[in-house]
Amino acid sequence: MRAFIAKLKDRDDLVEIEKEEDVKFGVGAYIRKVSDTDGPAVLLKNIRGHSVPVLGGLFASRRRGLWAYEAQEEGALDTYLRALRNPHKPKLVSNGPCQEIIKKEESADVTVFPNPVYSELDVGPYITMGVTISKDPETGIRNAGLYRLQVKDKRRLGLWASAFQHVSVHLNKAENQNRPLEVAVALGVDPSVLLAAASKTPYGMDEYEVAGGLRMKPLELVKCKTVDLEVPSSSEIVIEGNVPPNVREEEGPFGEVTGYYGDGGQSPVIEISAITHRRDPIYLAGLTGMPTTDNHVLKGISYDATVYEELRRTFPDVRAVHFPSAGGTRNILFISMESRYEGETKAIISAALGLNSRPKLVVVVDPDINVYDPVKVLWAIAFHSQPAKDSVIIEGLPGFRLDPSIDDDGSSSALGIDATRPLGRKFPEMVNVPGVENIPDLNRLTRA
Ligand SMILES: Cc1cc2nc3c(=O)[nH]c(=O)nc-3n(C[C@H](O)[C@H](O)[C@H](O)COP(=O)(O)O)c2cc1C
Ligand SMILES: [Mn+2]
Repeated sequence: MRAFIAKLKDRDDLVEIEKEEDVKFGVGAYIRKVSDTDGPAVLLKNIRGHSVPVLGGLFASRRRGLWAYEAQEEGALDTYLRALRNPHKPKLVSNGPCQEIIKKEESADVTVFPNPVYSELDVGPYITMGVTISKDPETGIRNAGLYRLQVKDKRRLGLWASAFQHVSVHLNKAENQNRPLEVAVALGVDPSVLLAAASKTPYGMDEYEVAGGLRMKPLELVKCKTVDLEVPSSSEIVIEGNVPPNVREEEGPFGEVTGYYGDGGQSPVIEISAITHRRDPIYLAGLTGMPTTDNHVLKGISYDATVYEELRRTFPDVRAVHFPSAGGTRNILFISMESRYEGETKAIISAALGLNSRPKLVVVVDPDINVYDPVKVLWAIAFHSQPAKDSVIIEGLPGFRLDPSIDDDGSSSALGIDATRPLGRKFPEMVNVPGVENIPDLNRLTRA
């Protein structure tokens, strides 16, 4: 993370704030602001009542998301897919900066860190950018994922993860054996680890190896002090603990990816056994809330890549896919394809609505439409589709728990729109102004 901060400074994409700010809403307000203005990351150096500075909005801009992938917009999907195909095993080292300070049992206190209260009706402070590491109790295979963590007291965190998340699979297996699940939470890690932890890496594949694939060199790990787990040696802060079996407590509400508050209900808790950190840690904060936030950007590129691969297996005519952040990087999916035979677009709509990511709205467009540009996709809907014959509605699908519009029984309907030009039908010429490609970016000229 420190190397990434240096890169942002070089590129003039980090602002240091000296003004004293509060953990309650102050940190969140800065991140909200840079998220809404495609602004720089912020380093808040003076947090009231805390000595640890807060870095926020690292992924509040897609620009920085692409830098973390070390990719251009066109190559970002491939960068992730290449890492999936070329995982690098991590390397265990004997010590690292994340264990310069070690606090065990009673001396561990997570509340000494500037854990922000982000949104107005959040139940309390949250750790949002901590990578939760655990092992499958049966196979021992490691997993790393990002799940919201409610700071409940000095040594207790609430953990909220959807049932399909991999940590939930581990928790379920541990509970079947009536044993606690060991976990570690690494905060302020190499961006490659954050990207891998936020991605839909297949179950049973170690996200550390994917991070190594992204870095094209092994990730360095150290052994935890009180649990049988490993964490990136360069982490800023590490929390070690156990999730006791069959213990549930109220969690949330917390401002979520949908732009609405989400209640976790009765959820598992982490009992902290140790906290280790650098001598001078930087606390990494990240916003989840009304799109677009760190949450949407961090997931976006890898989610697109995963669905692209899934759909391409059956439909090689797919050109591009995109989950716009407006849909919480989930509910809306745009697909462009070179359709070749009658019915192919309807077939891909059915396939996409049945994917594990379960979008609620799928729009299929021709390959000349840029799926990253919602204006162009809406244009295609406006002028290429006839609703009566170009839409598909399926009822009774599993709903997204955080979507407040789902039915009382948890189910949801879904809509597919075929916004491709009808096969074999001649459309008029599209309007075009010659020579525009020769005009420089005047916007940048005036700002320079
Ligand atoms: C900032 C951020 C916060 C997230 N918070 C949660 C969360 O609270 N609960 C959840 O189920 N998923 C959350 N996610 C999504 C998961 O990290 C993502 O689905 C990931 O694939 C999970 O890893 P896994 O597949 O190994 O379980 C979050 C993602 C990001 C980027
Ligand atoms: Mn996983």
